[in-house]
Amino acid sequence: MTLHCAIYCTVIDNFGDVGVCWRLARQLADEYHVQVTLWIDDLVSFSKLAPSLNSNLNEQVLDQITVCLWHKDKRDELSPTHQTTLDIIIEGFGCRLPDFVLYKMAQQAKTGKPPLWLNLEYLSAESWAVDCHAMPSIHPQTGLTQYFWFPSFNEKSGGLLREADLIKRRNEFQHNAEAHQEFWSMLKITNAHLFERKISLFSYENKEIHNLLEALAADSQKTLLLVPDGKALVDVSAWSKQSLKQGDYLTKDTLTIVVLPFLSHENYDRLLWSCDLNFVRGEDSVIRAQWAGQPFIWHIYPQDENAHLIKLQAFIDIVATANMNTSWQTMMLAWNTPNHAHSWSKALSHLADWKIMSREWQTYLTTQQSLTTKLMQFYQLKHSLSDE
Ligand code: TRH
Repeated sequence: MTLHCAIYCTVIDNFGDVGVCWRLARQLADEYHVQVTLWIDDLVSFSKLAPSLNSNLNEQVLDQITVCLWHKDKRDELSPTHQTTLDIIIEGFGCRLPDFVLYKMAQQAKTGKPPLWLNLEYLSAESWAVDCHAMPSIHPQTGLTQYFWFPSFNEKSGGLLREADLIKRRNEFQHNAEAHQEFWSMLKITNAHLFERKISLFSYENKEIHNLLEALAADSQKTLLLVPDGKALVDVSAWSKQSLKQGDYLTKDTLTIVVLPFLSHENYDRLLWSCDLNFVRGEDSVIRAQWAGQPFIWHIYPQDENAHLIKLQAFIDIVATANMNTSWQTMMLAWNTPNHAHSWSKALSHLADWKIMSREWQTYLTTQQSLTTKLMQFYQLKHSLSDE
């Protein structure tokens, strides 16, 4: 029997929310043959990471997923896609389901077959997030039960998104010189082999970028720095005293900077797999960097009253349980907090240790089940209980 799932997602700013929902949709379809409809309110942002999406269409099928523009008004109610009986409803990051969806769920519940309603929360390594994972909450108006789903880094949590064949594909790529060559050619970089070190830089605006670039330019090793078009370019441009744009190529001493286009999910993974150090941000790219098994530095999404620094420390602490690497910890804090004492040139000399740490951490994470697997097991459990 084919299961039907609807995922609802709003794009607040940036790409993390849609990035996570898109990955989840594809994994449910690819690995569990679930018929997924993804309702999303901003197709233009979505098309940046899924270039074959047509942002002018209200409804389309992309990689087996039905993608619908979510108008957030009554008109959606008329869409035939909304007439399907649903087995799973995923509310991405507290985006608030439309009233008619709640009504539809309540109607379905009356037949004894309510859909499983999950509230997909933001990633956190904090212990409260793990404790709250899978907690039920009764919706006051409808009496429906929703469950909170907390992605995190241990077996008791909601897990992390990871395709079943991801590590195998990564290993094949990392051991295949021809595949590397093809990747650099696709990016129109013909001299990648001349650089001793490759670094990708995806971050928010960050004054620390200046110090990093100074250290790289002064370093004895030649670095190729790959910067996808986006917010980090503001500080890279300020440092280079030029207004940089996609396709630009600039060399200062031992540092060469290339501004890349925003890549598809698949190619962004390849970039992370190809670099010796990845600067990542937000929620989804930091997880992809961990699957890359390469050293990474995380620019965490800044929150009011520095709430993000507690989240950052919780993550650093949990990685330290697998491998205590003080230079990595220092640089993670320096990248996220102004005036934190540090030295990039010293840190670069520790990259080999960071690599060992990253591999050990990735191995630990891959002993756990992926978010999608856990979600489907949870569905089976709830479904079998409702059948009793
Ligand atoms: O874009 P982000 O800053 O998203 C953030 C976070 O998710 C944050 O938690 C959330 O609250 C906020 O948005 C609203 O960073 P993130 O999460 O890494 O998402 C970026 C996505 O873009 C991710 O799916 C990877 C993808 N990507 C590409 O596909 N190609 C690229 O070239 C790059 C640089 C990223």
